Amino acid sequence: MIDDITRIGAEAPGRIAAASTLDELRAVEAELLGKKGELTALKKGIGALEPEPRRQAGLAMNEVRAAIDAAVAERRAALEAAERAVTLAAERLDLTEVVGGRERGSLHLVTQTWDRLVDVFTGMGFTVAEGPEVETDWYNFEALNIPAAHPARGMWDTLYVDLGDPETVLLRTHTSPVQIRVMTDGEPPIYAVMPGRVFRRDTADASHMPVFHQIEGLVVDKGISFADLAGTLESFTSAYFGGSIHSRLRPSYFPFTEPSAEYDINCLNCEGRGCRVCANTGWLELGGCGMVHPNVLRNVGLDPEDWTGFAFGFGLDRLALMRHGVDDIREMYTGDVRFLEQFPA
Ligand code: 2NL
Repeated sequence: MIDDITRIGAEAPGRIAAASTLDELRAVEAELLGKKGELTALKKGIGALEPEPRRQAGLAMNEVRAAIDAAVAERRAALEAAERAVTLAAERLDLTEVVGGRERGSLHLVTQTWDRLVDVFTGMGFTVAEGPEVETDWYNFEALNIPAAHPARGMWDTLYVDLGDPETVLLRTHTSPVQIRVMTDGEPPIYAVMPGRVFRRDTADASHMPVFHQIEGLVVDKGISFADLAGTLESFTSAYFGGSIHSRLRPSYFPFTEPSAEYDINCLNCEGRGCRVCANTGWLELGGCGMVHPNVLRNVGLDPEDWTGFAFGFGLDRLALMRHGVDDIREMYTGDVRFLEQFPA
């Protein structure tokens, strides 16, 4: 009995050392100490021995079990450290910013999208305007035909700045205030786009961020019609997405345009044939548009009898997501290099 216990104790270190993975180690441990293990089998015979041999066998058994326990624990720690080292090496991220005096990295996907949109619109004859991110109630709402009591105020969850009278200073909820500034400060003819960062009191989820980007367009000239709006958006659509992608307009409502429409484009995944991405409709909703409301023109000192115009707007982040098949807007703002590296332009 003692010989058997001693033999197992002597062989154990070699068997434990031979285990080259955590799974193999678990198997060796079970063979030695487990319920169906070699020592457990011997233990059952101990009770039948005379008192003195039984005491000796019990002592030897306890000693060997303790030694095996310790050896297994030591081997487990070593194997876990080795496995972790392999994982760390495989998931290593190279965050070096400058190599040989040259910057690595690239423009963010939102910046790339911004630049490309500006390229296409300037190519179509539009100028680019920017404005402040902190705005007043007048530029963000009132001038846009959205008075304080208007039910449409609820369309924008606004972040107010604690400055002046309550709810008079805010973070712009859209880039439309820039259009009001362009019309107030300049004169028609106006052909301008306004890309910019905007803010909403929203909890982040797959399709919302409290900080995101929009681009809006504004045309004000003599004799501008809804046909000009439809033609401009169709030209933009094929210039930006390629000739196989077309646009359509559906009736909608915005307080600052009349008539108003939703602006859809053919599904970028199936080019309009119908698929999972577009719920078999062949269309994706991109933004909104319409003819500038006469009240808005009057608010900036333009006579709606002399001037007409159209405006449109859409989410820049959403556009980038659609174009690249990304299903969660939060990916844009985590700063994870594994995401960023996929857009190396
Ligand atoms: C959307 C819809 C839109 C406008 C923005 C606008 C601006 C002025 C006057 C009239 Cl100053 N309209 N902008 C018009 C229609 C729609 O945006 O879904 N944006 C993300």
